[in-house]
Amino acid sequence: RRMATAARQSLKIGLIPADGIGKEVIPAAKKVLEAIGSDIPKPEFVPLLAGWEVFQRTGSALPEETVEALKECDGALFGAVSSPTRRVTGYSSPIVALRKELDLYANVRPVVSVAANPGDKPAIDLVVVRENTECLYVKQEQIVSTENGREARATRLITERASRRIGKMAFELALGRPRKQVTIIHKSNVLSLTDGLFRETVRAVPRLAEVNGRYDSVKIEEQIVDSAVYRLFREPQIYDVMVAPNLYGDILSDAAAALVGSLGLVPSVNASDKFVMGEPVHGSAPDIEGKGIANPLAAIRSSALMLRFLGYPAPADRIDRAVDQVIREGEVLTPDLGGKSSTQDVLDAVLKKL
Ligand code: GGG
Repeated sequence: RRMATAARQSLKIGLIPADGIGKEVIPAAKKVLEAIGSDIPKPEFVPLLAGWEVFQRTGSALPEETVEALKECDGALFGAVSSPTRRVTGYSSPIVALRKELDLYANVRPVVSVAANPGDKPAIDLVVVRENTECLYVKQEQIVSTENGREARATRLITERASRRIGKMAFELALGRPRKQVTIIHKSNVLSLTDGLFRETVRAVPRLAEVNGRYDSVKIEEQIVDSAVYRLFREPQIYDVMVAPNLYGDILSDAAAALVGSLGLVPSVNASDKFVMGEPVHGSAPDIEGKGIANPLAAIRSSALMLRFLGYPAPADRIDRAVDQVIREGEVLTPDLGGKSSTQDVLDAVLKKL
């Protein structure tokens, strides 16, 4: 799935490291993009603010200038955010808000293991396509006092429009993959209206008139979410493209990351049909912040995925090959992968292989 590239003289990339190790891994991804050379238009980076730390300093977790500046960019890279687990007046998660503001309706999370030899088929090669704008993330929560004490309620929104467009994204991605299989993840045995609408709408995508038979070669499977997690751990090779409502997609992709060694390896993009923002799947990891040992590979792979969506597959392949080589050799790895190397060491190793 590629955006038009023809008219670009330069590539304007917004950089939002945000919190914690986001501030360590996004600069590493920037260095890799700078090193790519003439395979892409000259990158121009725009540093931008967002996050819990910015909220504490300024009272805004997502300054208006950040959103406006992003509208002028070709793409962006977002690091990680450390939203507090308690309610803080005036604070709202900036990444959730940004996905909504820019209508980045798809969160695409490839989970791929590194084969022992270059060119071999990886044992795990799946992609979680997570709906990114609704489900419980509409954040319509309220506390109601009742005679039995307080009741907390949340609205879970599933619309036909959002389910259809995420379904189309999943089928489109499946078309470009060897196995061409989409598995719809849901819980419509219990949530027959909300998950039922998601399931039914995604299933109907290949039959839409405007699709005109484009997805006829794609096989459709479906799976109840709990059983999908079980089978993901038992036989991950059965999955190709997994498409899920927001919350299931979030949980599934973190779980799938465990299968390939570390959350520190899994990239993502938040995408609309006009804009793309790369984002490592990992969080801000406050336990290792400032120690210089954060794994930069998920952020580096996210920059490659961003380039792929922007229409530059060749430099994206170069980056992914360099990352794979570093992992395969196993000599320069951060502690999450059992190594002793620093973020800078791993970045240097990737740059050498580019
Ligand atoms: N890069 C992914 C990330 O930051 N994950 C943590 C997360 O989703 N946080 C949501 C939040 O803190 O608002």
